[in-house]
Amino acid sequence: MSDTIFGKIARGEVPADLVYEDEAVVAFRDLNPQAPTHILIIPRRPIPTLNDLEEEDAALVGKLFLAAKQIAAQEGIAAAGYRTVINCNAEGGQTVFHLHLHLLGGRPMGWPPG
Ligand code: DGP
Repeated sequence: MSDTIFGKIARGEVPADLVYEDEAVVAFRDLNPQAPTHILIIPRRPIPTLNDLEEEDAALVGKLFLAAKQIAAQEGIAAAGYRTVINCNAEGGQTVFHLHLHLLGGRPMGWPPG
């Protein structure tokens, strides 16, 4: 049910521009970037939305953010700053139903978002 394009990327079945991977997390460049740096950080295990998170997923969510921190440094945007976003369901703007953390940077991000 929750096999999406991101699950296929995590399993190496579909190509992506990977920037980071470990046993729990994979990160790759967004196909439709909204900023000079736009990376998607996903758990290998498919969780459809933020609404589906369970207590047992707490460490996994922490790993998404630790990967974001490491990738931001690697991309050279850590000091200037960046934004992390998780969209949830239709009004949140979610289109791929495999939980993912957007890492956006390389330009002033502005607030509020559109
Ligand atoms: P969201 O709207 O939060 O569900 O974000 C989905 C993002 O995924 C969107 O910014 C475009 C990106 N995307 C969709 N399909 C692909 C794909 O096949 N490869 C990559 N690299 N990114 C994709």
